[in-house]
This record gives sequence, structure tokens and C-alpha cells, in this order.
Amino acid sequence: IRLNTVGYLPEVAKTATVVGADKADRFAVIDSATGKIVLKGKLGESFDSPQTGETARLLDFGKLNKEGSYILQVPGLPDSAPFSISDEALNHSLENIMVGFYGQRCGEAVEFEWDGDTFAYDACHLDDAWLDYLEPEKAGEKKVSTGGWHDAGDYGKYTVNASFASAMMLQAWERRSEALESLELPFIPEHGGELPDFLDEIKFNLDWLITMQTENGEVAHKLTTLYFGGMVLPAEIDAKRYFTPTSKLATLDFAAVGCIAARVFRPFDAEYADTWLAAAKKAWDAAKEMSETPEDTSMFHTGGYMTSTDSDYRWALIEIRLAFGAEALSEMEGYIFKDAVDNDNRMVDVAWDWGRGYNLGLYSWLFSEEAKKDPAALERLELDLLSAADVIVRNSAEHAYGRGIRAYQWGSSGVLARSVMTLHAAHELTGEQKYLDSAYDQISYLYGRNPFGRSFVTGDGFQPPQFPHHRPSEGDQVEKPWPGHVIGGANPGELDWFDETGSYRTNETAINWDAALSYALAVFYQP
Ligand code: 9MR
Ligand code: ZN
Repeated sequence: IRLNTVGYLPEVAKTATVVGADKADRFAVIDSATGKIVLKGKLGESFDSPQTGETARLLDFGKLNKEGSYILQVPGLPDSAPFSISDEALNHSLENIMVGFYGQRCGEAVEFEWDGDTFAYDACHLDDAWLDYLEPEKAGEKKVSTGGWHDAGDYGKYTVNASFASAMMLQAWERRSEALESLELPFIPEHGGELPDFLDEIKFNLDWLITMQTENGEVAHKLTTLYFGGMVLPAEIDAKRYFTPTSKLATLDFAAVGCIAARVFRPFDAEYADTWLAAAKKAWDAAKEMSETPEDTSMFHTGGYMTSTDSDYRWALIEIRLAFGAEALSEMEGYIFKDAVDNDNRMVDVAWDWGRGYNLGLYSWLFSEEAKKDPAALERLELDLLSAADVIVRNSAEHAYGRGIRAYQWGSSGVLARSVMTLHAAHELTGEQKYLDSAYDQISYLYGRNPFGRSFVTGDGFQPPQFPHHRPSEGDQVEKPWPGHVIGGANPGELDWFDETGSYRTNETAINWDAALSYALAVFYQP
């Protein structure tokens, strides 16, 4: 009996997936506190899952909305994992993801307790970073670029992904600040300061990111060693870390996230906002002069994060337009901008990853208080977003485990979590419950309503991943992995997931996947 093993909010649809109930037709929900049956019902629709070869039945227990702890029973099958129904059902999961971000911090000693274990490492990478490849005339010299989050299971820092991840979290703040301002993260050193904790954690990454910009406004593509290092704690690696040459993609992404950062931090710290705004504009101006073809970085055998700039150009263009007004755009940019927010093609993607920042730009535009939106164009964009959301809802209804995305790729968990951004936007626009229900279904998949019946998030839910491809988890003495990371997930098929350290293809962690999940959980966070 596979279900969201963390729990359900009272008001959302609640469905479990039952496999192997060939003869059984009934189910019961048992209150764990009293041992009594609180709901009985019949199993519903049956699905043949082409991916898993199983026949699955749906178990709809949506009628139950009383707070409590429960299990599901189907005659002839083992009891389900325990779960709760509560307004705060996902609060702890958001805290878990945020401790995950804290545990990615580079350049300062990290230490926290979680679920009875102490996770810690010494301050790492205090030498970041050498200029040999960015400014060969300064070979052997350094520029300070400490701080920021490690990207993933490796310790690199990549501008494209850092911008993308931070932007999703800043947008979570923009949509859900009334709830998130009460989120307490007692494990971060900034806790108790002026800024809300959620923003403090993002700012830790932004404060590093801004150091990736060069004097002429271009932004270094990444900061890494030449080769991936061993599976050890970060301070145990002393290979030199270099800035790579700049890239147009990184420079555009930096410009885009800089505009969002300025917007979000303005009410708290106008000076900080101005600093980002200036950096973003400088990056934008520089990007326009940059070649599409990146410089040779083949000496770096670390993550690529390189793709065409088409999508992220549009993202940056929208953010620059919002930050500086129509006057800041050239005539040509004005035309491209019009096309970016109003054209006949699919604008909002159903499934998208780190190379598709345009989606983030479209959300910024949709939800901006910008006065000069053409109402007809805005309506077309809203319809476009709703049709993407409807595809996700339909996919979800047609899938035995409620999964709203058909494709499986590297980081499929991140893509799935990101679909909640679209569903949540659709709910904001229409108020229709089906979008929130479907958003919840995607979260449920990640926390156990999937063909493995296991949570995909370390430190949370039923039988979570034990062996993520994550250097601190492998390199420390604690048996459990570091908490708060969603593993990349099945790829290239629904059953291709291996809870093994070596399976970086399916079992790594990454900040853009966790960031997408933080957004999804923020939607349901109840202070
Ligand atoms: O998420 C990235 C995925 O889309 C790519 O297919 C894959 C191979 O290039 O790289 C993934 O990102 C990795 C990055 O390059 C380096 N740090 C770990 C990231 C997650 O696996
Ligand atoms: Zn580090």
C-alpha cells in the first residue's frame, strides 16, 4: 500500500496506490491512537502500469480529514506505513529540506543535530578560488569567492545552477512570504537576526554568487577543481579550485536572479537590493556583447551546466524589463520581450529543468504588479499556463501513482517537484482545488506513493534513501546520510532507481532539485 508516508493536509485529496490486492476489494483506515477503524471503503479504479508491469488499484480516503495518525489496511496485504493528517503535515519536511541547504554550505564549519545524530564538517574551500583560467595573466593569484552552497553530491559551485536554485526559492518567498516569514530554522547561525530565516539561507548563496562576476560584468561559468574529488568530507580535499572562464549562459542567469534578489530583499535591506540591481544590469549589458559559443573549458572535468542561451535570455530579458522598465530595452529587445510574454507557441513548459529559466521569467511576469500589462496578452499567457497545468493534472489522473510528468530523466524528482510551481500558479489564478490536489499528488509521489513505496528524501518519511551519491554522507562517520535531500530519481524508466552511492545517475542530490521541493513544500507550509 503505497502512499505519502509523511502525511496529508486535511483539505487535500488523499489517494494511495494498492498493488497485489488481486482478490481484495475493501480497505480500512485505522486510527493509530485508538486502534479503531475510522473509515471503510471499496478500492477504486484499476490501472495497468506499462512502466512497472503491475496492476494497481486506487484507494481513495479523501473523506477522512480529521487530524490524527493512521495506517491503511487492505485484507491480505501488509499494513501501510504510518502517516498523519494535520494542517502541519508538511512543515517538518520543509525544515528537513532547509537543514539540507544548511548542510551544503561551503566556507564555514557546519554542525547540526538531526533525528538523534550530529552532522558536521570543518570549514572547507577557504582558498576559493584561483584565477589561472579566468584571467591567465593572473595565474597563481586568487580572488575571494568563498561561501555559497556546494552544488550537489560534489563540491563544485556552478553559476547556472546556483542562480536557478536561488531563483526558485526567492519565488517561493514571493508567493508564500506570509507563511514563510514564520519558518524557524534554529540550526542556522543567522537565526534570530533581522532577516527571516528562509531568506538568510538563500542570502548565504547569493553572497557567494555575486563574487562570480568579473570587473567587466561577465560572470564565471563555474568554480571547481579540474576533476571531481573522492567521496570524502569537503575540508579533506586540497586540490586547487579555479574560476572557469565566463559564459553567456551564466551571465544571463546571474542577471535574472539578481533582479529577483533585488525585488525580494528591497523591503529588508535597500542597499543590498541596489547592489544586486547594479550587478544584474552590468551582467545584462555584458551578456549582450558575449559570444554564444562558450570558451574552451574542456580542462574541467566537472559538471557541465551548459546549453543554448535561448530560454535563459528570455528569462533575463523579462526580469530586466520588470526591474528597469520598458525604457531600458532597445527597440529590438522590446520586440523580443513582447514575443516572450505573448506568442502562439507553448510558453510555460510542462516539464522543465535547469536550462529552461524562461519559465521562471513567465511566473515573474504573471505575478508582477507591473501596471503596463496588455490585458489580452496577459489572458493568453494565463491560458497557456493553465493548459500546461491541465496536462499535469491529466497525466496525474492517468497514472497509477498520480505522477504528473511522463518523462524520466536525470533529476526526474526535481522536474516533478518543479511541476508544483505550475500547479500552484494555476491555483493562484483560478482558485480551483484540482490544481492543489494535483500539486499534493506530486509531493506524495516523492514521499512514498511511488513504485518503491519509499520516500525519496533523505531523513524523512518511510525507508528514505540510505546511500545517496553525496560526499558528506559517504565521507563522515554517521551511518545515516545527511538529511534534507531529494535524490535525482528514476531515470531513464520508472523503475530505474538504485539506492547506491555509486549511482550518481539516479541517487545523487542537487540544490536545484531541493530548491524545487522547497517551493512545493512552501505551498503547503502552515505556520
Ligand atoms: O542535473 C544535471 C543533469 O541535467 C545532467 O544531465 C547531468 C549530466 O551533465 O548533470 C546534472 O547535474 C550535475 C552537475 O553537472 C554536477 N553536479 C551534480 C549535478 C547533479 O547530478
Ligand atoms: Zn566547500
